[in-house]
Amino acid sequence: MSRAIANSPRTASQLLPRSRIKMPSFTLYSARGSTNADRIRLTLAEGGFTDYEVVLLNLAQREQKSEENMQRNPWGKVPVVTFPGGFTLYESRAICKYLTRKYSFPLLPADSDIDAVALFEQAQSEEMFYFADPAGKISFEKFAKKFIGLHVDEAVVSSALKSVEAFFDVAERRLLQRGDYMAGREFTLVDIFYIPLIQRLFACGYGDVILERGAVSAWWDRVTNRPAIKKLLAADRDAITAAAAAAAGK
Ligand SMILES: N[C@@H](CCC(=O)N[C@@H](CS)C(=O)NCC(=O)O)C(=O)O
Repeated sequence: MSRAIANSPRTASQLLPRSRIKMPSFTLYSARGSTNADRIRLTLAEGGFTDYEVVLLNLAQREQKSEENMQRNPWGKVPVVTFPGGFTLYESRAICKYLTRKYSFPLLPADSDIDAVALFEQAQSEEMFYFADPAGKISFEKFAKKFIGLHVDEAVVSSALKSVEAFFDVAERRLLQRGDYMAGREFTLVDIFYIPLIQRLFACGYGDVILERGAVSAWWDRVTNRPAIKKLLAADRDAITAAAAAAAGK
């Protein structure tokens, strides 16, 4: 499963002619700092899968809106995955589920266990609508806007923060009643889905929404201390530190 093809990212202009490289299983089109793409990288890390290449699009230069990327994703966004046979998929959570099934990562309940599947889908909806929606607004206002030089709308931040806090109040009760993970007793993809935006909340100074709640905080420790996840997060932190040092040295 884990043929060692380095998947250190390349930009679109660095792509070699296909005839000169060993073809990886698929290409992940991503962008620096993309939380949606990180969801996929974390899923692959947890599955021990490294046989893919990453191509970075420059969002500031609107490469995501190029004709070529619009063919891959009509919404003009990343992440997208493309396979050598032409199969193409966008939407991070759909991609994670597809890769999990395709490569048999143990991150989904068995199809035959319809109760567990239903609880997984319930947890997935909760993550998307009650968590990722407001957390994504905070990330956009407090993180992305810094890079595009836009004014932060504090009213949006404060309303989104209230929603995130309300969400984690419910999560706290549910984790105490129901088990160690967001979809029940087992670690699943849903737990991975949370990681990139929670990290972003920490980066924006809102880590207390996790740390102040005992069961949520213990869940976060369990999830981020899984060896593959811990390793990827540490590597990403090192890459950010190195990039910052290089930028400061300019
Ligand atoms: N629902 C999509 C969201 C994709 C998304 O918003 N991607 C961001 C990068 S994290 C993007 O491409 N932004 C650039 C743009 O919208 O032009 C997913 O889960 O993949």
